[in-house]
Amino acid sequence: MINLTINGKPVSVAESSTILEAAKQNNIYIPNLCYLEGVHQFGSCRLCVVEVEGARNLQASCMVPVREGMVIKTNTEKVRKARKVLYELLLSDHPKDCLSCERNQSCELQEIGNRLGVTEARFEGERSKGFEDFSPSITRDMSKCILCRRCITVCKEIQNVGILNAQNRGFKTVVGPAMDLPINSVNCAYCGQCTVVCPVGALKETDAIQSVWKAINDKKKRVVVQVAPAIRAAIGEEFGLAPGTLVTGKLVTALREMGFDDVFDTNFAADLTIMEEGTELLTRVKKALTGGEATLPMVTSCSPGWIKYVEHAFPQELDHLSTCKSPHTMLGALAKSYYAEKIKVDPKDMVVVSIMPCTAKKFEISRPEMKNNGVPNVDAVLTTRELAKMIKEAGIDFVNLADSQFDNPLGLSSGAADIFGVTGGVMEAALRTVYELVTGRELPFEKLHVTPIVGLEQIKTADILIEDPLEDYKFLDGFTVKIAVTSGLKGAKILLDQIAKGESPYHFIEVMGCSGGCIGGGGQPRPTTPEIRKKRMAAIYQEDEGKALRKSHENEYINKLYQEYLVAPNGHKSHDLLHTHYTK
Ligand code: HC0
Repeated sequence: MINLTINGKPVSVAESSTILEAAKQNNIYIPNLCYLEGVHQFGSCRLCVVEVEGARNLQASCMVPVREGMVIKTNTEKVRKARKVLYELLLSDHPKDCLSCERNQSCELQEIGNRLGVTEARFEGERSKGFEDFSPSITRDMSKCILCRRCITVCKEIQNVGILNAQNRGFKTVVGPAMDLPINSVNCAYCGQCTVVCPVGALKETDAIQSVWKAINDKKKRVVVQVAPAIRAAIGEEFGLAPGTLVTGKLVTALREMGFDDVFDTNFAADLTIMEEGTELLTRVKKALTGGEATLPMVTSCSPGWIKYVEHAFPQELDHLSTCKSPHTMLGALAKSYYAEKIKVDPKDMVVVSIMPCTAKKFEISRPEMKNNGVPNVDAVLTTRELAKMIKEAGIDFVNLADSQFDNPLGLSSGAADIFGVTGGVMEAALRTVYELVTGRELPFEKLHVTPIVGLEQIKTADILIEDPLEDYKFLDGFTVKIAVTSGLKGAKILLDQIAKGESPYHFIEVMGCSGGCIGGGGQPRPTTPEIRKKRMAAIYQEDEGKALRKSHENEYINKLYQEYLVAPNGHKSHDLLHTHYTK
């Protein structure tokens, strides 16, 4: 530990801390716009300047490591004046359209100005030419960029994608892809992590709000909405609730009050995915163990940022992906077939809206693979943040809403489906079902969590030994299934490199495109810090553990769906509606 003094108060912090982190840990506020927890700092905004005894100039506290005996002052006249001038210089090149900016009241620049007591903008800079760049998932408004470079850091260091950089010099500096290319023409995975860390309105999800209101207001349309697993553990934050507050029932009520006709749960389709993906895994393993040709490891395919990453970076490995569509597109496909037939609605008159924690899902629904008979499975994706805005616009008092239940037949789900929202969840859900189907033995509640794959580590692995399986699965007797789980594209690259070299020891791999899984998705409330990820994760496990139904294959509506419509997992109808193939 290092001992130092901040504002006359003796404090002790870990050796690796910076001054900014030391202050933060001791509840001393220092403004900053470029700092990101746990990664290399850029020190570009300089707002975090402090006085360090013995130093000639003010120091950027995010860049200076603590030293024994340091004496720091964060709140002197000199510091306050310097921060105000630095802030005004940032404003000199920033539009002043705050009232109509989508980040009004959630803008970090605005909040810091307020905290610093800035009441005037004395400098008028040579305004750099702003431009807007639209893609199906992400919209860039470069007139608002303050060059903090957080997006560059998250793209390069956390996601290992690295398509963003500072281009040009001086007032002409712009953050974006090389040669000022639009984002839809480069290898962007559309994960949206840049939109989560952007402190201002420069990076955001591409808006679907107006099209969804239009559909709701169209009396000729049957508007079906579905909610991803991770939304229920995060959207409360947009209404002032503590991170990790579960609001499942309120969410359902809010969606009904907004005017959606059917409120379904993506979790239902997560249970269905387990039936389909589990069957696919067993088929591939059986082939491999009985002398046939099978592509292993099989890798999950529900995270569209991850799919796009494989297409760009490892197109030769696409066959490793499961052929399952993602759960929300499965649900869309079923809503426009199974459910539409039941309620006698022409699929063309049905609009399916998905509430997702993910910006890449906006792109995913536009893919040709996500259509049946020319009709898209899902018509619009709203992020958690967009839905919160709509709830506010509708004047709904979210915090005080009563709870209500999802509609059926596409609304019931198991705890196994809930945990899809966290890293390791899809794998654990699959193992709960595959183990019971293969051995015929019941997994007791206390053994449901596969503890080696729970948590936020970059790569988690486990070995599952199959003993004494049922007659149909004798080929698995004594076989050890090797599994790996990762979240965030940096870890995914490590696992893909192994596959590409023919050195992967695994049979089944789960990859989620964002750190922590969907609880940390690019469409989730801001901020999303490591601490907040942990709280959302705990809420998801709480939701699972609170249910009597915790295994996908025990979901009565899933069984009914097979009896009434699909016949069997991986059957002809399932392949038509629920599976696809990615080719490059
Ligand atoms: Fe996820 Fe999903 S779990 S990708 O993380 O599989 O976005 O929450 O909706 O589709 O179910 C995101 C979250 C989903 C899908 C599900 C999967």
